[in-house]
Amino acid sequence: MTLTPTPGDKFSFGLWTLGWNAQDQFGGATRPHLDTVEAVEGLAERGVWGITFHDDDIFPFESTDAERQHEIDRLKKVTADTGVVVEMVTTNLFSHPVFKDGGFTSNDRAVRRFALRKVIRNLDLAAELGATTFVMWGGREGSEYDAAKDIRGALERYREAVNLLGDYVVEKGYDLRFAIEPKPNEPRGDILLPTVGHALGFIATLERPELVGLNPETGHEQMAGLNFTHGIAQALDAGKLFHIDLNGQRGVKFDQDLVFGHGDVQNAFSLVDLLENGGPGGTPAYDGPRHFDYKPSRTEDIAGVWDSVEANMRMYLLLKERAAAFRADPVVQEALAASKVDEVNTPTLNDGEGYDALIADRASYEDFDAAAYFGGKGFGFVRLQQLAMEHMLGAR
Ligand code: GLT
Ligand code: MN
Ligand code: MN
Repeated sequence: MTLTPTPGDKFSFGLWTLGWNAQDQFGGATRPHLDTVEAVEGLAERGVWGITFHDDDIFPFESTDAERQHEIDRLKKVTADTGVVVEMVTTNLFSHPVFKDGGFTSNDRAVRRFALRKVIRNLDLAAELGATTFVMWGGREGSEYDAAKDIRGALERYREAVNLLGDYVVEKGYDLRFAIEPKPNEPRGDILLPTVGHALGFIATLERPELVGLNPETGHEQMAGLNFTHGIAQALDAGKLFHIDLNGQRGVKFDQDLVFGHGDVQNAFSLVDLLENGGPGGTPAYDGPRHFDYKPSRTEDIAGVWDSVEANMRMYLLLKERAAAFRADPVVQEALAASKVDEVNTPTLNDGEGYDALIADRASYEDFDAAAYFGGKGFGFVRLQQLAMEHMLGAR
């Protein structure tokens, strides 16, 4: 296994990640914004397969039609020259003051109509550039004050928006699927559809649920104290892992957007193991883009930005290598068996067995020795986890 990224690894980056000039709420920019062409060329040189962007990343909000077209043409040329793919496009419904109370769910109806038009225009661009995923991160859809937002009304408007955009994509014949990105808070005090689970529940209420999946982000689930690998497993179980935002987060605090693996590294290890080896028979469970949505820290100059780009991919490939070694180790296989990890895949009832047969089975209850579980029948999970950590640390 090689640690040199190639397009076959399907690594992709948001242009807003390495392009960020490091301005935050407490201070101004610490480096220049990285131009689109320079960014795409640098990514291509490093073996990156794809890019993603918001409309406003390429052409500022106030652009004239001619300025917008000029920037689109520059992007088209550099992607054609480098072979880098535009795999996903998303709309900025959060930066401009008009979206201060959200886009799809603003209390102001005129803002909601404007937001829909902005997204429709961007869907046309996404289709034109060959993107197949359209992410919706509703960072401003939410509130600070419970009295300020009728949450059920807002969810109704969210649904209305996604249904309309589904109509548009289907009727235009675009090969695009939507991926909702949950986040619990920041920039709003509370954001609608805060976790993978909330978003899955919402998707089931849509007119075209098959057209809408998820774009979960590592740090966003972890900000809520949740286990990202569990969330991804549930998204896979629902057939909804349409896209993924990989990054790093250390604990329940503000959105850190660290390099992938620079936060909770053991959770990153289990995630890569799931994505790469978690399908039936150890095949990849996910074959979509490995998309990094992180922020090169404010301390970094341009050389540091490129170091951080490389670090994301290297962390992923290192963890992939370590996960493969973990799976292949006969001692691990024996420990997995001792822990009955695979037994959870055996249905609890026999073929054709219903509750009558279960009730008639004395071994399942009357003769079952529950007491044996006190002081015995340990699962050996600690030993198994230690083996995982030793592989992760290169000690085996
Ligand atoms: C913004 C946010 C990200 C989202 C992007 C998509 S924009 O940077 O922090 O998590 O993925 O809109
Ligand atoms: Mn984030
Ligand atoms: Mn994200």
